[in-house]
Amino acid sequence: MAPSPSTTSNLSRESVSEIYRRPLMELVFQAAQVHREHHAPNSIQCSTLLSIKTGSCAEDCSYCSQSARNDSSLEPERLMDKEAVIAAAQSAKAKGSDRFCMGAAWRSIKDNADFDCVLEMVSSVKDLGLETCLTAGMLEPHQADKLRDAGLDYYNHNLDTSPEFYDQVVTTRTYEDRLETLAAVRVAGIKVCCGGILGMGESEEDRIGLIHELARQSPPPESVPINALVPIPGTPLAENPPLPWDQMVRAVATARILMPQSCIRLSAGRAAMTEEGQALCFLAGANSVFMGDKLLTTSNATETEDAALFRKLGVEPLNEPAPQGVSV
Ligand code: SAM
Ligand code: DTB
Ligand code: SF4
Repeated sequence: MAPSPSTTSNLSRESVSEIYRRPLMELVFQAAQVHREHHAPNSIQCSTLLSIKTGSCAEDCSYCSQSARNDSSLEPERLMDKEAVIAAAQSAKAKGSDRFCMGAAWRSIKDNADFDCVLEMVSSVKDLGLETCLTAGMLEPHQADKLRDAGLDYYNHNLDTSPEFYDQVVTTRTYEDRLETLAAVRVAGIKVCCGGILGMGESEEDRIGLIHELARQSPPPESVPINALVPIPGTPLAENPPLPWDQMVRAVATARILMPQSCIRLSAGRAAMTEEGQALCFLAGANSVFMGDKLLTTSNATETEDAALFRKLGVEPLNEPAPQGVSV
C-alpha cells in the first residue's frame, strides 16, 4: 500500500516566527510552563547511539563524516555482527539508557541479507527491554512494515533544515523524498523521530522554517532531535562558525511550545555546549539526550560529565542505571 500523503496542520510560519523571536526570558518561561504541563520536569529520556554500518554513503550531505563524497578520513566499516550490537545495547541499558538507536550509513534500505540482519538486531534489542530506534536512510512501505513487525519503536529520519536552505546542504535526495519516508514510517505505525541541524550557515528564518515544517506535521514527530553542527574536518562545513547559544535555546523553547507532547532531544553538538547552556535548554523544555561517550562517528559529552551535570540540575534518566558491576 502506498503511504497516504503526509497530513499537515494549518500552523503558519508567521506564528512560529512570532514565538521564536519573543524576548528570550519570556520565551523560556512560557516553554518551561508548557513543559511542566506535559512532562515530568526532572526526567530525561536517554538514548544511546551505535553506528552499526559506518561510512561509504552515496549521499552528499555536506555536514556528514560518512558521505563517500567527503574526505573525512573515516575508515568505512561493514555491517556489525548482531552479537556485538546486542552487547552494546546491554551495556547502554546498564548505564541508564532506555532507548537504543542504531545508525546505518545507507542512502536507503535495500531488500537484502543486511536488512534481514538489521531486523534481527531490532528484535534482539527489543527483547532486552529497550526501546528501539533505527536510522538507515530512505525506506519503502513494505520495509517499514517489516521493521514494525520486528519490534521497531522509532525510525529517525531528519528534515535537517528549512525547505529553502535544504539544497545548499544535500543535493542527492529531496525534501519531498524525506517526507515520503516519514509518511511510510507513520503509516506503518512506527513512531517518528525527526529533527534537524542548526549552525550549517542557515539564517534565523531557516531555523524557524525547520521548526515550522516539524510542528505542522499532523501528528508532529514523537521525538525531535535538535542537533548543532559538529564541524568535521574534510567536510564542506568544516570551518562553519559555532551556533550562538541563544539560537539553540530559542529553537528548543519554540519546539517545546509548538510540540508540547514530543520528546525534544539535545542531540549532536552537546559536547561543545556549556553546562549553563544545556541547563537553559532543559529549562526550556529539552527532555532527552544522547547518552554515552560517542554519537555515531564523533564524540559526545562523556558519561562522567553527564552524571555530574544531572546531579547538579537534579534531573534523572528515565531508566535508573544499574548499580556498578551489575549486568542487566
Ligand atoms: N543515513 C541516515 C540518514 O541520513 O537518515 C542515518 C544516519 S545520519 C548520520 C542521521 C542524522 O545525523 C542526519 O540526518 C543529521 O541530521 C545528523 N548528523 C549527521 N552528521 C552530523 C553532524 N556533523 N553534525 C550534526 N548532526 C549531524
Ligand atoms: C540525530 O538527529 N542525531 C544523531 C541521530 N539522529 C542518528 C546523529 C548525530 C550524528 C553526529 C555526527 C556523528 O557522530 O557522526
Ligand atoms: Fe549518508 Fe546519512 Fe551521512 Fe547523509 S547523513 S551522508 S545519508 S549517513
